[in-house]
Amino acid sequence: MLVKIRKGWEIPEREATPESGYRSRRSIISALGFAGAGALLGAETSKPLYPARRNPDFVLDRPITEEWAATGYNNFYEFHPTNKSAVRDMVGRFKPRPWTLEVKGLVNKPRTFDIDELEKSMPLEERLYRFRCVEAWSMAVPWTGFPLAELIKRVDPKPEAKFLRFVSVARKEEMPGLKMAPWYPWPYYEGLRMDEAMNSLTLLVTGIYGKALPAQNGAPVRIIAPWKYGYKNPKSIVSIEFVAKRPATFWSDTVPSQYGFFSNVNPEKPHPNWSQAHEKSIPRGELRPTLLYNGYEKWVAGMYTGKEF
Ligand SMILES: Nc1nc2c(c(=O)[nH]1)N[C@H]1C(S)=C(S)[C@@H](COP(=O)(O)O)O[C@H]1N2
Ligand SMILES: [Mo]
Repeated sequence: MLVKIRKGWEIPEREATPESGYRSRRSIISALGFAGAGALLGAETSKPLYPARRNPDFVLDRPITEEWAATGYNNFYEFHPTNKSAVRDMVGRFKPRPWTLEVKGLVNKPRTFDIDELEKSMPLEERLYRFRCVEAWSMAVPWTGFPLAELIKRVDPKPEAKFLRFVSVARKEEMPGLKMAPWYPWPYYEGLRMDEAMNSLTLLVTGIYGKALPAQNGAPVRIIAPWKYGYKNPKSIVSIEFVAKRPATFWSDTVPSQYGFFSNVNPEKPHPNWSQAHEKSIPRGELRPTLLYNGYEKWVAGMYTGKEF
């Protein structure tokens, strides 16, 4: 048997990537705590936030979706409730700045973050994730953001906090869909269980394709949990509340007959309107079999018994 003995200079590929530099900067930052991190990064203000360094741990099994497709075919009902291709043309009045994100509820350190300060003080990274809408279309895009867990640590949740409730913005003068579809229970609201929110995959996203998020993709800040159907990823959020009980969601209140709170991607649980066995990638509609948890089983399966839907 031939055993390959590694020479001293043959370091494993992972350690040789710029990622190791990134990690050490990040651990310095967390050691300093929030105020220290702000001061440290303040010294680097000349460095642009985008594009952020790509995290090599997340690889795709398919090509990246063209930017024009991912930014031109959007579910964002507040702008247009039925026409995904019209959304990007309806965002002209939207003001993503100034913007604050209020973090409140069952936490020891409630705080309202200014989005510019938050972006500068957090370790922004780029990740390539698959994305799967419940309507059976899919894409694969480079998101820029930081783990939601980083924000959660800063507000120090109380032990009673078991779920997070997210609320999107609703401004009638800036978002024409609100008047077109007044029967929905605006603002849009969603939720995650604490372990889902702390999962290393879950991001607070501020950018896409190496730039700040355009309005149609949820500027200036949204959630991305890539093992769940798209509607669990609220856009343009203004608050995160830590709560004890499982919160209701916009869709569970609107169409309770459909999927429940968890809404994990699962090829074996058909939706009343869509078999979930396959998905079609935008923009050309290539057909692929749906992967359990959208292919993120390794990261998330441990959180579930298999009975969540
Ligand atoms: N506030 C808000 N968030 C939302 C939605 C919405 O209509 N309003 N649509 C959801 C749905 S159904 C999907 S598929 C994704 C689409 O995200 P994308 O446009 O970045 O692809 O956003 C989700 N987040
Ligand atoms: Mo969706």
